[in-house]
Amino acid sequence: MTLQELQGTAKAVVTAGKGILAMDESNPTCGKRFKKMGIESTVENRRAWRELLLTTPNLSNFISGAILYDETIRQSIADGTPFAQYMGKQGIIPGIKVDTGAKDLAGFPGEKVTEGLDGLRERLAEYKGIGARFAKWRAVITIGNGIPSNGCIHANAHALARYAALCQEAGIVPIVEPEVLIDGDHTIDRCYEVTSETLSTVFAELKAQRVLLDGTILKPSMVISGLDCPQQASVEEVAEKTVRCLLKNIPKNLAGIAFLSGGQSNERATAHLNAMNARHKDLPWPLTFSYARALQQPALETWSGKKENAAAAQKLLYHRAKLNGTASMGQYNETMEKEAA
Ligand code: 5MM
Repeated sequence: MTLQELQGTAKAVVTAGKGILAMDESNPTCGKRFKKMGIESTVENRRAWRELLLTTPNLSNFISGAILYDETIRQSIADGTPFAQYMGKQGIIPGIKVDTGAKDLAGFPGEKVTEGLDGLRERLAEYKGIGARFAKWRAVITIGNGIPSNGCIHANAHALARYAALCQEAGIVPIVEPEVLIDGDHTIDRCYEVTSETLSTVFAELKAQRVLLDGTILKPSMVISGLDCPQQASVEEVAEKTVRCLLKNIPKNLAGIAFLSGGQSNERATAHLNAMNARHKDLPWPLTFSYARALQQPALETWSGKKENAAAAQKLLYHRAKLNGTASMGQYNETMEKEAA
């Protein structure tokens, strides 16, 4: 694949008014989400849930691409059409999570490093053959007493850059996801410091590994107060501090930015994205969404594993996709939350 093709895929993923549906939960994570709803985490239930998401009528109005998990990309809709093929026909670009999870970082209590580089070249070639055109790797940075350490940030940034270079060699657009966790009682300013340090280290490593930024998408967390912080920042403060942090650390030629929701409420995740786009019309990169929970949650609650609830669940997914697509243009307002799904 040429650079032009990588740039073309990246541009299509962050196209105006659309974002990414992250549906790449590993089996343990999917199991946790199902358990809360009393749904058994069987292969068939996971397949049925992913089919429900992908067959939502007109989803491609607001969703440019969807990230699948290894099990999912090998599955099909009920008529036997493989998911990736079905998505292609619907105008939704297939993506794939290729990390193998965040594991304890030796020598750094309380910190994680994401694994999955071994054999990645071969796995990417296989996924490309199945239809994946972009990939995702998530690194986890925890804020706590004396953490994150430089060692943890560097180890994760280096792995993200090695992954991204392998993706581009395979003709696959890398989504680079350094998530600074929302868990904890830290202030928004502490989150700014950690996010800034993380992003600057990640972009230094991407440069060192010769990753082409115009064929790369960043999936960052927002600069936000910790969940247990007594002082919760306003929507405007989150928007301003997040944009300031991005402008400080991210080169202008990056193809685009698609945020994760990271445990924010559905409405807050939409309002924050909207505020950034409404207040900053002249940013060097498109700002959009790559949400999992903040897109799927209302639909999952309604579905509850029951076939007869599928159509109602799809309407809720479509509604959240529409609200976030609108927020990616800075045109959302709270009253739209009350519109019938
Ligand atoms: C941070 O998680 C990613 C975005 O999801 P949210 O919008 O819910 O924060 C998400 O793509 C995540 O990487 C997947 O759910 C996979 O997670 P696991 O832990 O199963 O690898």
